[in-house]
Amino acid sequence: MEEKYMHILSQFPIAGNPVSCQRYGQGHINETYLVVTDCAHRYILQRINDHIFKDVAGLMANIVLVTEYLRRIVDDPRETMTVIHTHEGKPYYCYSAGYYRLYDFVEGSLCLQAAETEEDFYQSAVGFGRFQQLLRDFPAHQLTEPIANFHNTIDRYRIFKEVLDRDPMGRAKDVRQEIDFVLSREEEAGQLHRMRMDGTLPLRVTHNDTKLNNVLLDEQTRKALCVIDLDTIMPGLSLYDFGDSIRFGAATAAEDEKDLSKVGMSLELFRTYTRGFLSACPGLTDAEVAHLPLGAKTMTLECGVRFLTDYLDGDHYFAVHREGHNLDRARTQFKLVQDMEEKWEQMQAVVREERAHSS
Ligand code: ADP
Ligand code: GN1
Ligand code: MG
Repeated sequence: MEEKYMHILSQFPIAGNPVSCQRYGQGHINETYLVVTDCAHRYILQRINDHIFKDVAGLMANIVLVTEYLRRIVDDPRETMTVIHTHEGKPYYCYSAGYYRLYDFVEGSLCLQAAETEEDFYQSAVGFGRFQQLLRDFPAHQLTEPIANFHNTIDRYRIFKEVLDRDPMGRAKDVRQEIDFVLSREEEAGQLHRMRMDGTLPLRVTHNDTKLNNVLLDEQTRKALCVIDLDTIMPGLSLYDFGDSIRFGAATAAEDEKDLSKVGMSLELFRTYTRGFLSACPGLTDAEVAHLPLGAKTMTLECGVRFLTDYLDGDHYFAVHREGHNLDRARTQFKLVQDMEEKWEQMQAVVREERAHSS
């Protein structure tokens, strides 16, 4: 085991002596390592991505507040992550300009990259819905915003237009159609944010990265066990979490699929997720429930705007693995939005039916 990791791990009170520390998992943001000790204890060590997250202390304070709150109200300790503090009592350790944190490994769990069955997708809805429900009385104002204006769609449009005006790569002329798609939906895209500002939709504690691989399933029962990847926890709308799950999980093709004829939103999966989310989170207000379809559409449009902005700007934010990667991603998001517009009445009917079913 590398000296560096021995040193970092020696800062934390752990069970036994570490015998291995190896890269682990398939996250895109942090460097994740699995640590095993000589008494068979396992931990997750992560180097926090401080390019994306500038305020590591604020981010870790959020995670500590939320996980300690959850610990007091859940039955099984595996239902929440556990942050291990250093001998000095800090929730992370800074070494050679890197920030490291240590979590207990959630034993007996399963992390899926894609749903193998519809039930897996249902369970992710239960996981994120329950997370929302458990945190309903948590004072959201205690949390900082690790990334300012993260789901402020109005601000995402402002940045888009600013980059479009500069057009630093000269790419705008080739993507007129996509640009027009975005601009023609500006008014509607701001609706969610305006409803946050005027109090129509309540402020909640939100996760903001509600992909399937951020909820661990119980290996034995295959039911939702623990929500992980808490870096983007902040005050927000429940519809961000619901919407981002639909954007990613109810799509019939990958986020970067080039063949747009394969891309659509499955109404069946939309129903599955809605059912799971409503059953696990009965505390949603009528306004929140009524706007679930708008949450899905806004999060998808916003993500497409972010991909297109990054494409115009020269691909600085999202990692790209081929030419035009961000443009391909933007196009799938716009195709999904279009499909949702065509299925709008049906999406609303699904929500009404599932609401009736859950109450
Ligand atoms: P990223 O922000 O890079 O996506 P994550 O925090 O999601 O990083 O962690 C990456 C992967 O590590 C997860 O997808 C999961 O497989 C695994 N993982 C993270 N934390 C735990 C944990 N406490 N117990 C078990 N596995 C974990
Ligand atoms: C980023 O790293 P990943 O893939 O979990 C992004 C999300 C986007 C997503 C699109 C901090 O998440 O907001 O929805 O890409 N995370 C951040 O795939 O910007
Ligand atoms: Mg993750």
